[in-house]
Amino acid sequence: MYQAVGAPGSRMTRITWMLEELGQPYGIVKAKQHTETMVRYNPSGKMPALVDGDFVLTDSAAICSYLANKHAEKGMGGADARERAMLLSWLFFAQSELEAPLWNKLKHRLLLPEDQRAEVGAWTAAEFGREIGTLEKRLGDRDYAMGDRFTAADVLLGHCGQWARGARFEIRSDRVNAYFDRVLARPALARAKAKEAEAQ
Ligand SMILES: N[C@@H](CCC(=O)N[C@@H](CS)C(=O)NCC(=O)O)C(=O)O
Repeated sequence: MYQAVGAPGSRMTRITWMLEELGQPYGIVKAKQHTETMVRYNPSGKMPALVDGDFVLTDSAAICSYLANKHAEKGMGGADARERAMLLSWLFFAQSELEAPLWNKLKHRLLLPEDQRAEVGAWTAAEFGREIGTLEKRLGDRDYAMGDRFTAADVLLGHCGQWARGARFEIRSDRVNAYFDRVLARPALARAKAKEAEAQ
């Protein structure tokens, strides 16, 4: 059985959401960042990690890609080299373009020692807004990132959307807002959150 390692409500939700979508049984090993437990799974001390037997994998986008490809029959990955490349393109876009401004703002507002904080509100809002424009164009009139099926790309993008809404980043695109509404309404995400809450 898979084990998702990390703290409820963190990027670990990307992993529990994927596992729920795939219908895979899993446990949760609760661990906060930089604790002894977390460092056992990830030398950086960052969460989440996935344990699959004797295989330990870190970094949420890689974990989502691994699970999608391992359970290819569920259609959450790519059927051929081009589709797999396109999925990776979406995963990298989600992390490097959408997540980066969210994460930078959080770090500079709350997480870094006070003497290392800088005012990043304006540039993170501007950069995030610009990439929402990119997302709108890339999505076009598709329901999901890869077309008419829900994939690992939507888990990463949707999680960034949830984070952005929680952190009150402005999303000035009806199409992107409708897309985030669609993916965040997935019953699998609600199940993942309920399971994380049970593990608290
Ligand atoms: N690239 C990693 C980033 C992981 C990450 O930064 N996780 C946060 C919690 S959601 C963390 O552990 N932060 C601790 C730190 O930045 O020192 C991933 O996507 O899994």
